[in-house]
Amino acid sequence: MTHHDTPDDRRDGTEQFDDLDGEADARAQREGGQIETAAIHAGQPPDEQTGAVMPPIYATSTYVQDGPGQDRGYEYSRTGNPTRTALEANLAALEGGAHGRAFASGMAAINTVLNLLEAGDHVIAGDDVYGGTYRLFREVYEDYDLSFSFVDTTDLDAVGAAVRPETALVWVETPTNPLMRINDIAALSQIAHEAGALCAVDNTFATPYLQRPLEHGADIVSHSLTKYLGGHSDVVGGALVTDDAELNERLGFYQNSVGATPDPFACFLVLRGTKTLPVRMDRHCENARTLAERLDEHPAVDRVYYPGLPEHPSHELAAEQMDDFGGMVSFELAGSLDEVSEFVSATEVFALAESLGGVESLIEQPATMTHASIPREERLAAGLTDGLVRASVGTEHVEDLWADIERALATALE
Ligand code: P1T
Repeated sequence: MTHHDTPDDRRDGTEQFDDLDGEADARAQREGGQIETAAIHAGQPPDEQTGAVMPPIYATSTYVQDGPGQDRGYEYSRTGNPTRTALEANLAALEGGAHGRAFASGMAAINTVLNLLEAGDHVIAGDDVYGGTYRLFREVYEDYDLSFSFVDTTDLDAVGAAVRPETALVWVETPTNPLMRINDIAALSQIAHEAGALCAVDNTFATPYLQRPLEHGADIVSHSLTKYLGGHSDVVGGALVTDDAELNERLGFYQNSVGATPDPFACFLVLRGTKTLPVRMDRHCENARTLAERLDEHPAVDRVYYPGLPEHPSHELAAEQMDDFGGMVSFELAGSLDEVSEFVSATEVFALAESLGGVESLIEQPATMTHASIPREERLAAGLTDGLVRASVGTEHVEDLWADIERALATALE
């Protein structure tokens, strides 16, 4: 077939994606195709009018109506925009869920999950979560009379013991940021459901290419699109995916009422990013595995946190729950705090910066950067030491990355 055939003439295995401009079809589309194909086609059939292979950026705030209250599916761009619809369907398909919702940032997505709760409700959250998530829970929502128990959610007994009659949500990341702990999504979903609570999983570190929490029983999947899904460090965004129609309705109500929605340009950039998610993730995983193994052998490194290493305490669970182990590696250096700071400042290919998941490698010190909003005692109690280094391993040549780390270690620890 040629690119010029009409959609009806196509016989290339992508016909099943043609109707995917509505959320309801997303799951069926995902089931009908492999994730590599869904990443490129789900939610974005060629434009009917022009044949454009990328969804147009609908730079419009409003839409003409045929009569008062008679719109053509869109009335105002906070409420809905076709470029956003394409992204939401694409993300839903990748996660294997029926409904996607896109937001202006990962934090806006997480905030929308908390909007589902009522004053008096209780949340069990992992004690190793992104610092901004901790800040939102503790410093914003405690003032709205929600209460939070931060527990080591890899300890299922501890999670069971934290359940209260008013527990309404279990919130976890897996792998966690930055200690790379692996949470058992199926077991945590079961505990949540027995307590009458929702289980929400922040899947930012794994991405749907490596792990699909809805398959393991989670109710809501959350993403910072800023990371691997965008993939190029050029956009900030967030998303929620669920299979539950009623939850989706409620999330949509808050998405529209609060208004933290992404503009169509941001949606376009993420759609461009998700097309290459599978090929990028393969290289991220391969490079991270090599660096983790070599760091593990290096005399200046005390401990490596990477679920792909056989000695990782949850290596087997990770191997079951994930399709590969991801591109994030954390490690502790044997040197002093100053030497650690010197090390992260001395790398040249790895840029010293917050964030993760782009094609370029980044390195940071969580205690002073991404997790500085967590009080030091709580950080230490959760195992997040001042000497911890977190690397987002990019897709550069692995030997250039390793040479950079070796050189910076030698400089800092000489
Ligand atoms: O930055 P934003 O798009 O709002 O996403 C917040 C967020 C949510 N969940 C996880 C697991 C995250 O890692 C983040 C953002 N994290 C960083 C900026 C960071 O460097 O860890």
